[in-house]
Parts: sequence; C-alpha cells; structure tokens
Amino acid sequence: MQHTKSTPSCIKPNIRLKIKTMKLFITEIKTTVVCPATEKHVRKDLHQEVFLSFSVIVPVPCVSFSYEVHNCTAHLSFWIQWVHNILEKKAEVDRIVFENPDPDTGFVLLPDFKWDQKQLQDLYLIAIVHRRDVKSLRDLTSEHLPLLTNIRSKGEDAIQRQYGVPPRKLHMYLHYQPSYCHLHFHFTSLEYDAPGVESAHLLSDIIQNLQADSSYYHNRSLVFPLRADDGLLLRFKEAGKL
Ligand code: M7G
Repeated sequence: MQHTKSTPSCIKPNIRLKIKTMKLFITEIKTTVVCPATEKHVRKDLHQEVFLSFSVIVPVPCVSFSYEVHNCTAHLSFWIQWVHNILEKKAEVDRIVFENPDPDTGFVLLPDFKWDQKQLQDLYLIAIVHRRDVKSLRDLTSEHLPLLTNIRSKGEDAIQRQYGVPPRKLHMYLHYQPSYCHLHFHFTSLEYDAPGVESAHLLSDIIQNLQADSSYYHNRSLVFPLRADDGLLLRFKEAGKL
C-alpha cells in the first residue's frame, strides 16, 4: 500500500495466524501487521547480512557521525509517530504500566509489542522518555543522569510491583544505533533471548560512564552492527574503513 503523509499509521501486534501445513497440522504463528508499511518498515524485517562497524568521532568527525545525526533527524516523523502517539495518549493508553509525567526526567513504561504478556519468561517492556530532544546514546551527558537514574529506579519498582519480577532478573538497556531516534530503554527478562544484543548498552553502564565523564558518549568510538543494505556501510566502504 502506498504511504501518504495523511494516512494514519496502524500497527497491530501479536496477531495470531493459523497455518495448515502439508500434513494438516495446524501451526499458530504470532505476527505484527503494519499498515501502511513504508519501504523502511519492510527493510527492517528483511534478512540481511550484518557487519560490525564502529563510529569514531574524535579527533575529526568521521563520515559516520554526520550520517548518524542525519539518520536520526531527517524525514523520520512518520517512522516514530507511534512513539509520539503513546506519549500523547493517542495509542495504547490502557497498556501503560507506569508513567512519570515530569517533562525532564519522566517517561512512560509499557509492554513492548514483542511481548504478548502471557508469561514472564519473555517479559519485555519499553520505557519511552517524555523529552524529545534526546535522540540516542550519543546525545547523553551527565545532565541526563537524573533522567537515567529515574528510569532505572522507577522502572524497576513498577515492574516488581506489577509483575513480581525483581531488578536482579531484568536486563535494562538501549540500542545503538537505534531504529527509533527518540530515547527509549528496553526492559527484558534475563530468561529471554532478546534480539539486538550486539547493539545493546546497559543502563547501569551508561550511568557509570557518564558519572565518570560527562562527555563519554560524545568522544567515544562506538561499535554497532550495520546491515548490508545500510547507506552508512557504503560510506564506510567509500572511506576505505571496511
Ligand atoms: P528496536 O526495533 O530494537 O529499535 O526496538 P531500537 O533499536 O530503536 O531500540 C524498538 C522496540 O519497540 C521493539 O522491541 C518493538 O517491538 C517495539 N515497538 C515498535 N512499535 C512500532 C511499537 C508500538 O507501536 N508499541 C509498542 N508498545 N512497542 C513497539
């Protein structure tokens, strides 16, 4: 379906499809329906060869950094519309597990689409911050420590209260680079083999790194996976970095 700017986005998670196999067994698969889907939605779920790459931003900003920033700012309003819908209470209002409305340190915690909430082994929630000026790990400085510690302590408390899962059974992390450039954290059960481990940065590590050095994530090289169809991979190749 062709996407136009006025078309409302519709994402339905955990749709159960029954499939009859050749031997007449009925198999159920869990899927997510995205309508209308942009080329970016389709590409995100297609299998691609993945390479580990890294961005160096000192001493000279390299190709990747400007590309990362561009990636996180341009033409993406439709792509992250679902995030704004949640924050503005236009979607998933009844699924919110916890909210702290503070404009600087607040966030919304709710089940990720990947989790059907039927069992705790694959518990998966996301914490989406209210601030809209923090796109990714790269933007974080010690100024954001109150936000990060708030997410950790209030997120842990809410999950313990709601699901009885203690903090020592939780993974709390973000992805770099993110698919969605609005700061959000993943809270997953330690028992769940969540995808994206190669791009995960633990919330506790981020807090410690920023406590030690406010500009840690401004200056560091960061390793991240790149799919074969990512334009940045091409830039790395052109720059002789791969
Ligand atoms: P990701 O796709 O790994 O992107 O995680 P990231 O690298 O930016 O972290 C984003 C997470 O958001 C995924 O685990 C998705 O399942 C989840 N997610 C995506 N959408 C569109 C929705 C949504 O509309 N509602 C909820 N609750 N979760 C979503």
